[in-house]
Amino acid sequence: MANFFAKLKQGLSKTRSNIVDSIESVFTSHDKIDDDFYEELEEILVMGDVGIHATEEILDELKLAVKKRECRRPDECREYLIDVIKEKMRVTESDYEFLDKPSVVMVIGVNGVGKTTTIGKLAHIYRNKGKSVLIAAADTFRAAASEQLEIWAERAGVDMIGANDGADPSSVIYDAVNAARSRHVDVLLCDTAGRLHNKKNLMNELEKMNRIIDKNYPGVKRENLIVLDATTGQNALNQAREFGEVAPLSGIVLTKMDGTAKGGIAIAIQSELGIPVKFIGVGEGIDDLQEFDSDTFVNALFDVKMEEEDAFA
Ligand SMILES: Nc1nc2c(ncn2[C@@H]2O[C@H](COP(=O)(O)OP(=O)(O)OP(=O)(O)O)[C@@H](O)[C@H]2O)c(=O)[nH]1
Ligand SMILES: [Mg+2]
Repeated sequence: MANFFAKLKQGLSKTRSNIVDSIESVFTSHDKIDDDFYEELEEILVMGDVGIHATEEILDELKLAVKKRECRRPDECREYLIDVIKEKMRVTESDYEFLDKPSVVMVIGVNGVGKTTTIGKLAHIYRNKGKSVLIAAADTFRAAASEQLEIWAERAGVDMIGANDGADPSSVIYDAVNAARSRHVDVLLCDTAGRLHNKKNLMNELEKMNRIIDKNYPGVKRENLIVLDATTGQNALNQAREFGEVAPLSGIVLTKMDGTAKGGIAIAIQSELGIPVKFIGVGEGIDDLQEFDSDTFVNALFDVKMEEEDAFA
């Protein structure tokens, strides 16, 4: 955990210099809280990929807090801003119910965002919780996709249900769901092909997979995670919207938070889409995925020294 926080903090350093350093200068360069002050703050947040919608909400709430607490000096409201952003990104406990119930987790998203890697990391998280895991290699589209997944399954020490390249992905899901049921595994993680260029096909395929799961494993907890690459900034939002039309999304995995200047996208996504960011990835290793925690994230972003950090040390 200590390691993860350090990595997250380091990973967010570009985002920090992109957004937070400018915000800090607004707090110090203005001597009163007025329209100019708010306008400058707004501009920085929007430019920093936080998005217009989220920025407006953040500023409205900040203004309320300033008024309520009769705050006069800009430097005093820095803390309020941090609190407002934390609240905005809070993930509720029920969002992680699927971790504790028998569940089928579909991992979807466009090419190269980190779906397969995320499956490997998720399998590892589940194993560390003492859960039994099965992986379905339902990306039968890209050559060698299942070999790549097999390596992750071995690393995480879990079984995989595969198929030959070009097989019908739905048949893999069918086999995997039946295996998950009969073996009573805690979670079935399904890797899927990353393509959006043929939306109609994708839609049919995802719908078919959904139907197969519902029909063959009624009552199982369903979780559809969309993987988004943080380095793509606003584009990630569009991807989530497009996939959202095809499959009901229950959570977001934001990958490649290490080294991007566009980490502000995490804030935008949550408020623009109303879908919680549930995990973030900060590297290519098996340990580089964590449940999203708004306090940890915002503290790392604003470089807030937190008690936890001492506790981790
Ligand atoms: N730096 C960094 N790299 C990541 C992260 N997650 C995934 N990657 C890298 O991103 C690349 C693509 O990852 P994959 O897991 O193969 O992505 P995918 O979505 O399954 O790709 P397709 O199956 O081809 O659509 C790999 O080189 C991964 O190591 C992350 O959090 N940080
Ligand atoms: Mg893949």
